[in-house]
Amino acid sequence: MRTGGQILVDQLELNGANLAFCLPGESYLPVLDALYDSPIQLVTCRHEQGAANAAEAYGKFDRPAGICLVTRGPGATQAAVGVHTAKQDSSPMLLLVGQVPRAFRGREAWQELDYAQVFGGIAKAAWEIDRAERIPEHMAEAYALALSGRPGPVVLALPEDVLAEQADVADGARVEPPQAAPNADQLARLRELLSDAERPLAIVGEGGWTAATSRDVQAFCEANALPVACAFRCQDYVDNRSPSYAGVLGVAMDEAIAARLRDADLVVAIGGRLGEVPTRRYTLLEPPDPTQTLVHVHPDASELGRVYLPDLAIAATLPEAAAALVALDPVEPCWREWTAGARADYEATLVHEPMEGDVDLGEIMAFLRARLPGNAVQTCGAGNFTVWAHRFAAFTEFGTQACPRSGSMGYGLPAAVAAQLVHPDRVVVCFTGDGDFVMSSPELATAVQYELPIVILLVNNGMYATIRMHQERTYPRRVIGTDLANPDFPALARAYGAQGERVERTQDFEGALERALASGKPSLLELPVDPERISPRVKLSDLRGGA
Ligand SMILES: Cc1ncc(C[n+]2csc(CCOP(=O)(O)OP(=O)(O)O)c2C)c(N)n1
Ligand SMILES: [Mg+2]
Repeated sequence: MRTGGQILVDQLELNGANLAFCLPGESYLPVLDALYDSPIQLVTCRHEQGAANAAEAYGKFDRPAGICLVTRGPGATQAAVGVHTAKQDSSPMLLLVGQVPRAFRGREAWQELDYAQVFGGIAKAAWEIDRAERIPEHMAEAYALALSGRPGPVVLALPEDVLAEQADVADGARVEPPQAAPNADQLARLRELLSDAERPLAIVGEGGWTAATSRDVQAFCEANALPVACAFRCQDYVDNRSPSYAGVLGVAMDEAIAARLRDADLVVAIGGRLGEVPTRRYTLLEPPDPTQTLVHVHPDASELGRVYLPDLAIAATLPEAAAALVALDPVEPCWREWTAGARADYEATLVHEPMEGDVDLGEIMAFLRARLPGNAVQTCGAGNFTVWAHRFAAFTEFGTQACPRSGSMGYGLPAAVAAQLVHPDRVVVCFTGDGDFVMSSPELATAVQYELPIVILLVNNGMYATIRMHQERTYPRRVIGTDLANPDFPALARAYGAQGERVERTQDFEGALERALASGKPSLLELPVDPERISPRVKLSDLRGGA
C-alpha cells in the first residue's frame, strides 16, 4: 500500500525525472513527503513563475519532461506563464497542482479552480486525477502526451485526499514516445524537389530535437550544400561555424536572411511551425499556399497544413527524420553560390556598429564569442538586449540556448537556475535587462541557496526599451509607461548573497567577467548603456526625427 503522493513520485522516478521545481503548498503535502525519500532533487523557487520557467527550460535540454509542483489557485495561476511558454516553445513539461478534496469540488472551495478549464486553452491537456489507484495510468498518459508528437505542457490537478489515500496498485511502465520515420516515397519526392531547386533554404525549428538530430541535420545540409537558417531562438540547432549556417529568422531579423527566405524557391522546414516570428509576421512565407515550394517535416501530423499547405508533408519524429535525411544520396547542387552568399551575409551580421556611450555591447559580445567555451549555455528573457545576445553570439553545440520563443519576460534567470543544475560544470550566462530582471529577481535567492555560479549580464538602459522603440516609432516623443527608476542592481545582488559589479566601461568587462567566473557564486554584472542605442541598428534620435 502506498499513498497517492508516493505513487505519483514513483511514476516521476521511473520516467527519469532527476529534478523537480516547486513552490510548496499545503495542498500537496503527501507529494512533498514522498520526495523526502526520493533521489529526485527538489528545488524550491521563490515564485511559481520561476518554478514553471525553470521546469520549462529543463525540458529544453533533451531531458524527460520538466516537473513543476505548485499549490492550487494562486500557485497554479502564477505558474501559467511557464505553461504558456512550454506550449509555444514545444517543450515537454508536467505542471502538478494541488486541488481541494473531492468532497468539496464545485463549491468554489478555498482556492478551488477547475484546472481543465483554466489551462484548457494553454496546455496541451489538463485534467484532474480522481483516485489514487489510477495515478500510474494518469501519469503514463500525461507523460505520453507531453513527450509525443509536438512536445508540450500537461497539467494535472491532484485533490489533496487523493494524494493522502492509500492504494494497492502496480507502477506504470516508463513512457517511450512513439517514433515515426519518413517513408521511401517521401524521401524520393524530397530528393526530386531538391534536384529541381535553384535557391533552396532549410529552416530548423522547435520541438523534439536531440543532439544527434542536430548533427544529422547539419550533415544533410552540408552534404547538399544547403543553406540552413534557424527559427527564432533555435540558434543552437546547427553549429554556427558550418559553411551551411546562414543565420537566424528571429525578431529584429536581418534583411539579408529575410530576403533569402522570400526569394527561396524551395523551403525545407525541419521541425517548427513556421510561426509569426520566423516568417516575419507571415510575410516572407505567405499562408495558406506560399509561392515557395514547401517541404514541412513535423512530428505532429496535425501541424502539417494547419497554417501552410506543404507541397510535401512529412509527419515524422525529428531524430528519425534527420537520420533518414543524412542517409539520402546527396544531389549535385547548382546553388553553391547562393549558399556561399547566404553564409557571407551571415558573417556580415557579426560586424556591429559602434555604440554610443562607454559600454559597447557589440564589443562585449565579440569578446564573449572568443572567451566562452562552446558548451556555455545562454539564457534570456525578453527585451531589446536579447537582440545583441542573439545576433552576436556563436552557438556550436545543441542545448546551449534556453530562451523563450514565446517572448516571455522573466524567463532568463529561472532558466539559468535550471541550466546550471542540469550542467553543473558549464558556464551559464543569463542575459537580462533592467525590466526583464526585476520580473524574476527573487530567483537570485534560489541561485544563492543552491550555490549555482550563474553569470547574469544585466543591460540597464533605464527603460522598457523594446516598447519605447515601438512607441517612439508610432508616437515620437510621447513617452508613457516605459521609463524605469531602478534599484542599485549590484547592491541588490550582494544583498542576496551573490556577487555584484557595475561595469562602467567596455574595457573593464573582461576583468569583471573573470572575477565573476572565478567567484564560484552567482554573479551579476550590470552594464549601464546609453539609451540612444535602443537596438543594435536603431537610434532613439532617429526614431524621434522620424527616420
Ligand atoms: C511577461 C511579459 N510582459 C510584457 C512583455 C512586453 N515586453 C517585451 S520586451 C519588454 C521590455 C523589456 O525591458 P528590458 O528588460 O529593460 O529590456 P530592453 O528592451 O530595455 O532592452 C516588454 C515590457 C513581454 N514580452 N513579456
Ligand atoms: Mg531596459
